Amino acid sequence: MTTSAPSQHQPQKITYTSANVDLDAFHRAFDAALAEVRARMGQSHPLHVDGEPVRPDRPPIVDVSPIDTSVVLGTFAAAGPDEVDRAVRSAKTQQRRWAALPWRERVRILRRAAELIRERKFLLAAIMAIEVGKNRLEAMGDAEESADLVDYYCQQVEEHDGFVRDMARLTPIEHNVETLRPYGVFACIAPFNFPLALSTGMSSAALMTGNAVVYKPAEDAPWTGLALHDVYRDAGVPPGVFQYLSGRGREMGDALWHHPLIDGVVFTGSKDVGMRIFHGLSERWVKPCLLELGGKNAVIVTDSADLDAAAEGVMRSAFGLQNQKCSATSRVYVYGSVAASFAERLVERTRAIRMGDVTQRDVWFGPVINERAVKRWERAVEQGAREGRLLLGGERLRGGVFDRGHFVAPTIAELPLGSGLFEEELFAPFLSVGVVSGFDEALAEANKVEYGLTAGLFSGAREEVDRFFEEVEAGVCYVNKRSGATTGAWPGAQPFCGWKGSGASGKGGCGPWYVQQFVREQSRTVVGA
Ligand code: UN1
Repeated sequence: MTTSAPSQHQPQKITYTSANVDLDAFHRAFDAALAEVRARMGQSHPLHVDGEPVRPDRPPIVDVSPIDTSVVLGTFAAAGPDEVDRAVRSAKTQQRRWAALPWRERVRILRRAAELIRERKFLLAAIMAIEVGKNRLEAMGDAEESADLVDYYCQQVEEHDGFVRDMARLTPIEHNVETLRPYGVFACIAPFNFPLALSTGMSSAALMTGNAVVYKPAEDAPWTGLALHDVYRDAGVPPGVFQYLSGRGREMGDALWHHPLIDGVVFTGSKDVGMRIFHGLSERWVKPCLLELGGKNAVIVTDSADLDAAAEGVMRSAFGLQNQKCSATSRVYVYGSVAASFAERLVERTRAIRMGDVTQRDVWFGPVINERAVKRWERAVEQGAREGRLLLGGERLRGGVFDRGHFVAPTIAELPLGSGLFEEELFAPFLSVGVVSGFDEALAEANKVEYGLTAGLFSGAREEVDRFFEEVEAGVCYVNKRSGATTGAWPGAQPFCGWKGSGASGKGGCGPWYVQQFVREQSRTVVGA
């Protein structure tokens, strides 16, 4: 079985850690895509149920850019319980036909979807840049990751021959086969931060294994979600197999996952919502509930670390996408002997970040998604200043472009280890730094939170590296990763599995065991002939 990453031979591809790309050509193409996206702004978009546009009689979602909240990207229909019911019922009907197709046909259609994502990647990235405030390279990384996710999952189905295999015989006259079969209709509920990659990863795995999907994009990113709907439609996913329902968080999300005809849920988002779904989903029997929940990811910096690499890696993972990644670094535990030099390097690099309108070339740091995120960040700043010392940042950005959107400064606080800011997920650019006495304390601190998604270590000592992997409670672990201390997982390279409060099933997206979670075993025994 090959395990090679799908991306190895394409030097021009932009991942979250790209180098050696012809950036002039990239920016020219990005400018053109932005112009096209801007020309399409302001339209009103329906739901798509059974391939038909549906316009419910309810105030639509007004989708604005976090970079400039006076820019209306479009209005998006808001589904309610009636539209959810209609979409789930028709998905149930369409799913049977879809599941009856030969698996190679479904994989062919999904591979076509991956191709279309690559063909449209500049447009998709430009939509994401404007809709969620992602910088150009991060937005392109999101689009490329989406296409690679689909291909990687298709590769899993192919390598396992559609999940059909001969089994042992107990008697000479029987023939035994096992097959993995779809559950039926999955509710797929996506977050705003990787609005294409996470939506595509979750839904494509469900689809290629013969499930239908009723999809709810994040309320802050319905346009990207609609673009994914168009990709699937144009790739040949039959009407009703992927239903697009934009809608408001709880109002519609609860009606969707709680619908009695939903056979399983795949969700990426906050731990609170994920746990609510988990506890409420299974009433008459146990339904699959695939969750990727938040993180409070720690980096340990020891006295043998390359401090420049550590400062660079932490800065990139703490402030990339304004810390709004489940994989973001939000805590650092640094040895006392190197704390001052590490902090100095980190502050210097963070000070040099270019902030502003991330749709412009070379601007790296943009707005947070909405006013609620600003408020969470303000609360953390106030607490951080009270309990410890702000090393950098702490102010809401003002003047020019900053007055038009949700801009706050990247903030670093040195805090006593007991501060609650080391434990609460903020999803905002606030980094907590604590000083530790050695490796035992660093590991104990890293492991004390209820989350366990990613973790990073900067160290030059082999025994520390070994202990880190052995003892840290996290599913995605990186050592000495300068390009991003805890971020940048890629399909086929780093499975993205949340431990503890960060996940549910122990098998992550981007990895070789993900797709199998969307199907259930059926053993087939035929006696005679
Ligand atoms: C997320 O962090 O919310 O590993 C999703 C990364 C990307 C995104 C993961 N693949 O940083």
